[in-house]
Amino acid sequence: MLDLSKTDIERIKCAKHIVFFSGAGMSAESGIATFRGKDGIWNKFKPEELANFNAFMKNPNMVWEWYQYRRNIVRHAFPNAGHLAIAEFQNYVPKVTAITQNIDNLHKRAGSHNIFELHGNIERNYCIRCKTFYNDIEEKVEIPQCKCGGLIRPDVVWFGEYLPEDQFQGAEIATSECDLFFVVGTSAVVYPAASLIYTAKYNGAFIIEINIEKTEISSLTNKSLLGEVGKILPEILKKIKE
Ligand code: BV8
Ligand code: ZN
Repeated sequence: MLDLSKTDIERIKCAKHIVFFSGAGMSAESGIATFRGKDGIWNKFKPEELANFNAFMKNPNMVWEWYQYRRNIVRHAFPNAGHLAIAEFQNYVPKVTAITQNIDNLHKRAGSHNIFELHGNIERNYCIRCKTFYNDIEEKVEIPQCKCGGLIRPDVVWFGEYLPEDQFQGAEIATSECDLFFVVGTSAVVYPAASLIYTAKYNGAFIIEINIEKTEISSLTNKSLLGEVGKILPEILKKIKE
């Protein structure tokens, strides 16, 4: 049973601009492991050993191989009912923006148009020396080298790296403009991405969280819905279509 009142549903129906701010929990039902859940990635691997530039320079082959392994999982995954619902909201709300921390490209594959990828995209790679992009790397296990001799890395934001300015700025503008801000499937512990929730609050947006458990920001929200995003979002969509 959806824990939303008639007024909440009306508010969603009349929203002018909805932002969906997503984390790894958004893709959990697509079979992509989260980071900090019970069987999360960081339980098996240490982020400082894999998701940062020094680790890459220390052991490029290992880091490259780990991203190839994750790229393969992403390639065989599909957008789930949650991603598809966000894309369908575009037919009922004047403006919908997806701001994602995920690197799996599933919002785009689901049909969302207005997307900000705060932490990059695992489908893209670039040379650390000349910045040439290589996006069709076949399943190379050994780390590929650019024609200039530089190493090729995944185009994702590692710990200690700045977020792509255009993506984060665009996300901040959308967050400050929106009247409804959904926080879906994120533990909200990674910054500066999680600071967007405070920006939304500061700008008076109505904040609805969807998560299978309470998080650090649940107390900040107007509504905190407990459950799987792939079930809850389609239910909300059904209500606004009535
Ligand atoms: C930065 C991309 C400025 C790569 C990721 C020391 C030095 C430098 C910086 C820092 C430092 N100490 C702290 C920082 C800041 C640091 C940070 O925030 N650390 C945290 C961990 C404390 N941030 C950074 O480093 C950022 N850059 O600050 O630059 C700077 C520069 C130089 C010097 C100083 C500062 C860069 C952060 C980006 C790192 N890259 N990933 C890759 O993926 O390989 S982080 C990684 O975490 C993913 O991007 C992920 O999206 C992100 C957030 O995690 P979540 O998405 O929330 O996933 P999580 O598993 O945690 O949670 C899933 C949730 O879903 C859970 O709540 C679960 O209950 C829920 N769920 C599960 N299933 C479902 C569900 N909900 C609904 N339905 C379901 N079915
Ligand atoms: Zn190069």
